[in-house]
Amino acid sequence: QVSGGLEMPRARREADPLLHEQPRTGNPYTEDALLRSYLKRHLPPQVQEEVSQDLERFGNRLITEIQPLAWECALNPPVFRQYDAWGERLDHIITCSAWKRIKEISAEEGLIAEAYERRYSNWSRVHQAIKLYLFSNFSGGFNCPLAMTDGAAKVIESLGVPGSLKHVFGHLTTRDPKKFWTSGQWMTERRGGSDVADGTETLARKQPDGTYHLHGFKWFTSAADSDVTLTLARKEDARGHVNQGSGGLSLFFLKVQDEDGKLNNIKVQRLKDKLGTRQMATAELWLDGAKAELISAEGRGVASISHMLNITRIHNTIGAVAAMRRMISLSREYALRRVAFGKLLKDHPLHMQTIARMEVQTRGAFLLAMEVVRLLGLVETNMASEQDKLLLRLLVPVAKLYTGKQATAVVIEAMETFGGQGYMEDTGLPVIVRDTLVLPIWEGTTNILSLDVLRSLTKSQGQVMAVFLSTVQRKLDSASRNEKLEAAVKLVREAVRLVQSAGSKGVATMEIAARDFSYSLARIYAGALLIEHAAQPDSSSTDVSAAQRWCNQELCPVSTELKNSSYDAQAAFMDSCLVYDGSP
Ligand code: UCC
Repeated sequence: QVSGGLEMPRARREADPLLHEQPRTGNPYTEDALLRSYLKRHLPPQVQEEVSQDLERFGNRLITEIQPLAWECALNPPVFRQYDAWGERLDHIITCSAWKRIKEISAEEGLIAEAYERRYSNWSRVHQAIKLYLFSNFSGGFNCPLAMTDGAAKVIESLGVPGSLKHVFGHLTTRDPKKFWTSGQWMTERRGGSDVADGTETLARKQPDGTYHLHGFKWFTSAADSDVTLTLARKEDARGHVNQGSGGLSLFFLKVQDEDGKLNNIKVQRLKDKLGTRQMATAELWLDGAKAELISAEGRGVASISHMLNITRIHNTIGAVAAMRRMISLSREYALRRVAFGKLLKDHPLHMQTIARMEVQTRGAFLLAMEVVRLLGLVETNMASEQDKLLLRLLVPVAKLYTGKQATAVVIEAMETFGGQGYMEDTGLPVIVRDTLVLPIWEGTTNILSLDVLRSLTKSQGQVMAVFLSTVQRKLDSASRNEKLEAAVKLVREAVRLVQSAGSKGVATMEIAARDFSYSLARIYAGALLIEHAAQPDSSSTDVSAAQRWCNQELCPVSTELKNSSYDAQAAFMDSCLVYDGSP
């Protein structure tokens, strides 16, 4: 009997194909119920019909043609060849053919063009953002150059598309793959990833022909294979002096190579050895007299590049929501196939509760991202009120900082729902996890963006906050007669009351409270959006449930911490004791 018991499993093992259940997701557009209901609710019927057809077609293209290319990019990251066999300096960044093909597809699909052609007026931004959202996890890292390309186009547009940049704008926003250019954003230097104003050392020397030669070292230049770039530098005066600080910085445009493919007096020091986004080349670059054009007013470099930052921060938000959605789709699919303890994962309540919690986070993040994009569309088509503009200014950093943090938590949680399989490289899941981890860092860390939230309050003398509060109230009013949402509405109203009093504290307190304050704004606004969405006559029980669950979390952490006196100087001192274990 004993030997029989041992023989049986071995015989079964040999006969089994040893397959593990593989999650098989379909068209990411047709499978995304929230996305489709959002479009139906917001877009005019004719626009909705056309956009929906385009997205369904694009969704099919993603899974049939683009996904294999993205995988090829993951398997063939860029290679740096500094010298040829004979010692001649080359500085070639070699990318794989799939990367180049994805660049062409990005143009064909109008992933930048859509936003600037504006064939659907203010809804063009939403159309573009949703294509980027669907594309993000199938892009093989190409979403990064697209973010910066969009940002560069935005800066040029904000300058009124000056004559010298007209052809550049055309290349950045074309649908013709042969003409399509991507842009970099060379902002980070050794001393200044966050503190750009004090950390930028690059000098700009004026030439007799009116152009400039740039001299300096750029520490992170992502998508270093891009065609053109925007960068900050300090313009020297006739005596070779420069102004320090933010007021000494101006914005420059340059081409990375000349017509013959020769680098524009740029030397590539090395490629960065990154945790994730390894499909995309990030390099350290020496600018050794790179020929450039001054494109901002002198000393207005930071203000000018902030147009780009706000766009790339929106892309970051879209990427965060996309990563969450992709991981949940895979988790959900897996739960329908994988058996453990005698039943499918979907029949284990604890497992499904875990996925449901991630779903609630993703829904809040999705609506927040779409709200930002909707406002951007209004501003760009001159349809925005002053209130819309103020709200956009506030919500960009709020959405970026909050969704970046949500995404890192959700993708790691989702990876765990696959058990050991989630940790295996060739499932593709670790690529998504690693690529997501950069989101709270890239384009401004959580604390830097929390300070940007305060900057928007100060600059507008509190007006952004007034608009925020009145907009939330309006959204809650739309659900006032809905019994199922009554409790959720009450919770948000209470959080609004609390955040109002927190927001009126002094500058020193607000600085220490900035992160919790920003989280409170994100949770309150997303709560109001979920309630508004769930209050629609055609909403589903899932919509209602998501709104209720979102609002059951702590909506105003800044108020709790204020009660705990976490933000006074004494508490800050206690915090430093914690860091240094009592010995500062
Ligand atoms: O480092 C990076 C790479 C990380 C590793 C990547 C690996 C690969 C990733 C691949 C991913 C796919 S990324 C770069 C990260 N760095 C940033 O994002 C910058 C973070 N720092 C900031 O955002 C700071 O807050 C600064 C640079 C904006 C602060 O500059 P200033 O000059 O000290 O700040 P001011 O004086 O307050 O602002 C100057 C002007 C003001 O306008 P005026 O003069 O009219 O009052 C501001 O109102 O700029 C305006 N301004 C803005 N306007 C500043 N920020 C904004 C804004 N967001 N929107 C509108």
